This record gives sequence, structure tokens and C-alpha cells, in this order.
Amino acid sequence: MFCNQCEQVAKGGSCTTIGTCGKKSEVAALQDLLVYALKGLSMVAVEARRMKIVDKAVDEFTVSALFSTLTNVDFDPERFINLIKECVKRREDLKNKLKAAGGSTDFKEAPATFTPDETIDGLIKQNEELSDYPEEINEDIKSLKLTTLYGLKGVAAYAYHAQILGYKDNAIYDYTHEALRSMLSSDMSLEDWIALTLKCGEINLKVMEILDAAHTETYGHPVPTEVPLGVKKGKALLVSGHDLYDLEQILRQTADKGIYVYTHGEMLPTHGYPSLKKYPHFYGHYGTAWQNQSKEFAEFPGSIVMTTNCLQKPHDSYKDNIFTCGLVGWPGISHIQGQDYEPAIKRALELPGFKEDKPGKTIMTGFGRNAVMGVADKVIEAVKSGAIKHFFLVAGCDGAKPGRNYYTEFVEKVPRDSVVLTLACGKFRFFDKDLGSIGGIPRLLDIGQCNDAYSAIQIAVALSKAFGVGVNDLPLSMVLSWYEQKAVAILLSLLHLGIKDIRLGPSLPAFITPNVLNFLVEKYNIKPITTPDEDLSAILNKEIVEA
Ligand code: FSO
Ligand code: SF4
Repeated sequence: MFCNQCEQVAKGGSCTTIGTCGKKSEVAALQDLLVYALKGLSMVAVEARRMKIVDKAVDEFTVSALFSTLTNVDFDPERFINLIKECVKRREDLKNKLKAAGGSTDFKEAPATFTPDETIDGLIKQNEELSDYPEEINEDIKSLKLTTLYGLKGVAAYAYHAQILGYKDNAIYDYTHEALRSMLSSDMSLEDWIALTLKCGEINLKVMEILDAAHTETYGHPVPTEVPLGVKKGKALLVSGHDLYDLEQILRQTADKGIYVYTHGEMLPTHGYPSLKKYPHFYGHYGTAWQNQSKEFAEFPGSIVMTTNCLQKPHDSYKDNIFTCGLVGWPGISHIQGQDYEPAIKRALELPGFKEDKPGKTIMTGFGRNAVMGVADKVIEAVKSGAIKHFFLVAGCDGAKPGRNYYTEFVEKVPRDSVVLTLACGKFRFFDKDLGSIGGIPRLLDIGQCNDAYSAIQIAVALSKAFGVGVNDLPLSMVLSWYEQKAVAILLSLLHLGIKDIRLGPSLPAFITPNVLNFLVEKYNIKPITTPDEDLSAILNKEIVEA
């Protein structure tokens, strides 16, 4: 087993026996074989496109299958066996279409021709024999190939959420196939790989834009919303992950059933969407970020639905209460078929629910681009008057490492005349802190999920237009935390936009070689986080020197 795609990677730079995430070596092998098979499918899809054959089902399958291999999505070997077989079947069907159209189907490369073994042991053995980079001796190219593959998994996650709501764009699928196919090529230079890697950031920007449209056109623009962190007496159902469509179906199917629906983790910002917040039984938010789920799910007295990542090994104490849906999977855990949530609803009704009302704190969410731009005049005025001197985007993923306390401390220490914008699950390090407000503008603005990074970029672009300067010249600093591959895609988008001076933590990706890192430092001045005091002082002193 070799996996180094996330921040939780084992010491030494790769997980080699079992993943820190709980991924077993057999699942790692099947995921690798699936990616290998997808490269073959993409090879045929690129050729088919040359003949003007675009198979939409193949495109959507590619995205779903890639997303399945993202960290903390699917741990079920059976599902990967089926995906590998489906991939090869789709590849052969596409070859037939290509042949019928007069195209060449003379593929020599193994990923475009291999037949999957019938048994799991045979598939694992096949994976061992089919080394992904047999020709790749250049460590830097290998690093860029992995960066592109991981970025592509992030792109696939966003594209999957968008395509579920009917939002698609051929440019995304074109790039996905082209990049997967390119991973088999041995004649691309380092420069070619740098270009293809940065192109992943450009495509990711496009897919995030489409996802933003999918969410805001389907559910309305988020509005600032107060979300209770306490609980209501009654039956309860908890929704975790990121998918808005699943949540909507759950809200519809639980209406009038005497169940209160709560969000967990990255579902928190869904309370801000007009078409979701209208349900009276959509009550509040329970718990914090994904890595605390084993404690929080064990204490939740209702059923739990995991719509996407990040899933951890379900403990015995709640394994009968938790349900996966969509691409998420864990062997032995009930999986919701289609969007029929009846089993989770039935379980919620069997479980005791909360015995009494327990009012708690409330927090604010819903500061997407529309809401923030709605108060743009106030923001600009506050900057011009000197009431707001700096913006910090403290955003990204949470995780289990103790070093992530940096982000809590950083937010606690930012000067009183600055505003903190945040998104993704990293915010649970400080989401319930009362930072007060400046001239009616809250000092802590929750833009949304990691899936809403496009909204943050639009806010930065709007500010730069308002002040007539480039984004890099704004009094805006990005202090980011990464965990899985969506963060890789977002980082590539920021680089594609030419954003400089990003601080990244809690550690740098294991798949980046020193030479690739040097390139990023020289071109984008990207740097690792140090201590909150040191980083704040460097950021604010730079500003004084520049002023
Ligand atoms: Fe977090 Fe997990 Fe949203 Fe990630 S729940 S860590 S970037 O998968 O998706 O922010
Ligand atoms: Fe290790 Fe992360 Fe890969 Fe899991 S996803 S096996 S923790 S590198």
C-alpha cells in the first residue's frame, strides 16, 4: 500500500500498512486499480472526443468514481470492485462506439486494455503488478502528477455535487479525461506538467463557479442566519457531509414526522439557504468538525446520515444508527438506496431523541458572496475610515493534529480592527467565539463550506475592484489549513489566480518535492505557518512597511 494524498499521512510521508484514516490496504489497492482503470477509460474518451463522440454517462461516471477515492469517502471494498468492473465495461462500450464511428481502437496501453480479475485477491495482485509510474524516474514530475491527480479528485468532488443538481460543463470533463490520460504519457516535460497542474486550478475555479450557481439558483443565496447550538425535546436526525440535495430530500421526507433535523460538521452553512431554512423542523447544529464524530455521534440520541466525506470508522455504540448515502460507504453500515431515507427516518423514530429542550449558544452563518456584497458600502466605508484595517481569510479543513490549535490562537489574536472571513470545517476551531462587530459588520463571517470557496474568491475580487487594486494588494491575508484533496484543488485555483503570500498548514503536503516547493515559494511566495504571533507580526509589519 502506498498513499500520501492527505495531510493525515503517516510519518515518513506515506501510509504503507493501513491508513491513518482507517483505509485498509485492500481498499487502497482497489482505489489505485480504479484510478488506473479510469486512466484507460479517459484514454478512450479523449480519442472518442476527437471523433466528436461525447458520452455523458462516461463523463459523470468518471467524476463519481474519482470522488469515491477521495479521503474519507468510501471504505467498502465491494463498492470499488463494482466500480472497477463498471469502468472497464464503459471503456469497452465506448470503444465500440468509437469503432462504429470509424475511429481507431488500437490502444496499446495496458489501462485501456486490461480485464479485471473476478476475485478481490486477483484484483489486488493485478494492482501490485500494474505499477502506475513504471517509466517515471523524475521525482519532480511524479510530484506534479500526484498533485494533479489529487487536485483532480477535488475537482471531481465539486463536479459531482454540481451534476447531482443538473449543473454540468463539458470543459470540466474534457480536462478530467485529458489529465487522466496524460498521467500515462512519458513525453511531457516538467514545464508541461507545471502547466497541466495549474490548469487543474483553472478548471477547479470553473467547477466551483458552477457549483455556486447550482446551490444559489436551486436554494437561493444564503442569508445571515442565527443557528442554535442547543437541542429541542423530540426525535432527532443528524445530517453530516456536504451535499445540499441529500439534505433537501431528508427535510422533505421528515416533514410532519415529529423529527427535528440537525446539521453536523460541514452541513452547518446550509441553515443560511432560504429554500432549506424554510422547513420548521430544520432546527440547529450539533457538534463540531469531522474528526470529533466518534464522540459526537455516540452521544447523539437519533439517527445519523453521512452524505459525503469525512466518514470515520463507525463505533459499535452507534453503528446501527448511522447510514451512508451517495458515494459514501463503510462495510457493514446500512446504505441508503437512491434518495429514499425511510430506513434512517425509521431509526430516528425508534431512538429516544432528546428528552428535553436544552437551549445553548447561537452562532451566525450565511455570509456568502451575496450577503457580504450586500453590505459592501458599509465595508468600504469602514476600510476608508480606518475602522477596518485588515481582512484575514482563515479557512480550510480541520483535522486531528494538535498543531491545528494554531488557527484558534491566530483568530483570538488578530487585532480588533480586523475582520475574519472563514469557510470549511477548520472554522470549528473558533466558530463559537464572540469576536463582536465593527460598525455593524460582524468580525467573524462564515462564508460557508469548503464547497463555497468560490464565494470567498468573489468577495476578494469585489473588494479589489472597489479599491481599484489587485487582490494581492488588498489588506487581505490568507491563512489556510488543508486536509484532503478538495483543499489541493482550491489551492491550485488560488495559484492559478496568481494569489501570493498564502500561509499553509498544519504541515506541507508530503507529495510535494523540495524542487516543486521551491518553485511555489519563488513564484507565489507560499509559506508554511509558524506561530500565530510570528505570522501576525510578519503580516502586519509588512503592511506598515508597504504603507
Ligand atoms: Fe472538511 Fe472533510 Fe469540507 Fe474536507 S469535512 S475536511 S476539505 O473533507 O471537505 O472541509
Ligand atoms: Fe493515509 Fe491520508 Fe491516504 Fe488515508 S487518505 S491512507 S490517511 S494518506
